[in-house]
Amino acid sequence: MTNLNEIKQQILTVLITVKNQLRQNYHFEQVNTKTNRNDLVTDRDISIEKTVVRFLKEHFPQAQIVSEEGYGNHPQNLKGLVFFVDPIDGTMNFVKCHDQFASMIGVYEDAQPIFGAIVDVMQDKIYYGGPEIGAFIDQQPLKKLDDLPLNKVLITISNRLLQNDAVTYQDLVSNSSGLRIFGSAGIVFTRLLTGKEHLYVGKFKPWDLAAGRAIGKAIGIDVTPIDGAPINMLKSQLVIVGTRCATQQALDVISRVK
Ligand code: 2AM
Ligand code: CA
Repeated sequence: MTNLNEIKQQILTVLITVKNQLRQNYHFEQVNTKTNRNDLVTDRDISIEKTVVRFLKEHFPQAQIVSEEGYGNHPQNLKGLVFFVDPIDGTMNFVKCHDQFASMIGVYEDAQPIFGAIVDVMQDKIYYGGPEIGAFIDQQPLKKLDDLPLNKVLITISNRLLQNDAVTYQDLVSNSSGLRIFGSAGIVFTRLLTGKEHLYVGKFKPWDLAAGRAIGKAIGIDVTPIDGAPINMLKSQLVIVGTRCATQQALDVISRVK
């Protein structure tokens, strides 16, 4: 059985190192595009990912690593210990706004979330936890979230989803207290964890969700695929992230529109 305390200490150590490096030296030299002109990668995404992957391989040689820029080991299944790494989440924000970006690592064992950590670099805060140990910001425990109805909560939808399918999500917004948009899945998770928004809808890659899903599970945040399929952490999925009642009501609104 995995030593959760050891995992927690090592993940916090490497993410705090990454955060300090980014805060001491914001600089990046190269920006390239990936799938489209707004899907960016910089030399810092790559160097951070290489650092994190090297660290994880050294400390957890038996584990598999799924990582955004491809320096992990591309597992075909989720048996045993699996780390999900997003070196810079919100690279567009990193490049354009110098704010609202995160580094994150999710840890799963036999496909189940056991630990996650998200570092909000510019706010200098680390969010971490898991189903067994609870959720924390820095050393402080986070409270269980109120299970509010949709008409009492702010929601957030990924920018890309709104651009592709605004009509489907218009009703969802009008049934809520309003829409906010941030451009980093990690930063949105930190906001959900602290009860600022209560719902997040988008199509996410495994590393966008892995850490936040593990932490959120401790305080009442679920990740629910919109098509009703089981969650699969090896592929992209359209999901609702949020507290239970608002999630159920959002699924009802979306199914009425679709
Ligand atoms: P990234 O910066 O790590 O790529 C922006 O709306 C959010 O969506 C960010 O968290 C961003 O993560 C993520 N994102 C960007 N391009 C994506 C893609 N092609 N698939 C899934 N998530 C993506
Ligand atoms: Ca990224």
